[in-house]
Amino acid sequence: MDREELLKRVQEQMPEHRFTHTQGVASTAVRLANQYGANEDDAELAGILHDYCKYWNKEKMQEIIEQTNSIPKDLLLFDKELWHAPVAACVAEKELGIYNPDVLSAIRFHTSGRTGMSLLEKIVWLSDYIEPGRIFPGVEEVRLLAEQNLDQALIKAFGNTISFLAKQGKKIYPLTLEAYNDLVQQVKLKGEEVSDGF
Ligand code: DGI
Ligand code: FE
Ligand code: FE
Repeated sequence: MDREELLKRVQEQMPEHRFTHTQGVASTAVRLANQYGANEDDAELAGILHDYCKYWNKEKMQEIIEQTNSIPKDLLLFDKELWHAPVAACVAEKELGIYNPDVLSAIRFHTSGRTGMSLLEKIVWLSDYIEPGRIFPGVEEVRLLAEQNLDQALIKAFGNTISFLAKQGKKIYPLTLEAYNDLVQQVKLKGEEVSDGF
């Protein structure tokens, strides 16, 4: 399937505003890949596909999670907002013929993150947070950090996400907390302080 065909398939899965978000994530991911030395085509492809299943119904997503060995079943005990990411990775492989494991894992972990995130996973996760259509408190600070230091930007964005969820009384998926802890540890091992913003 070529790029245009893929974009058309993606567009059919979602309302217009989400397709605009998708294009924003793809172009931001290309820009960050260029800046930080990741593969730009992989970044764009993961950006295009990351929210493919965002509007699929809960029952369909649950069925795919139950039937796919590689998706951990504990996800079903957490908010369904987390489900579309691993489900999209599964559908990209089975229905859209995407086999690049780097692209698939960037899609799979674009909501939760995880310990030991790859460069591409970090880029797609952060692009989802800072694409031009995102407007929420703290996003501008993360955009500025992303210009200078990828891990510091991720720490700030994961921290914001965790506190946002906690303030709403929501459960936090363990991989999200693990991603945050791992990034802080990596930064400290490099001898850097965790940025407190500006
Ligand atoms: O799909 P998007 O809206 O573009 O962004 P996303 O894939 O990061 O999904 C964001 C949603 O997922 C948002 O409603 C918050 C929720 N979320 C992210 N991490 C966690 C989470 N929800 C729970 N319960 N726990 C998490 O760790
Ligand atoms: Fe998403
Ligand atoms: Fe998204």
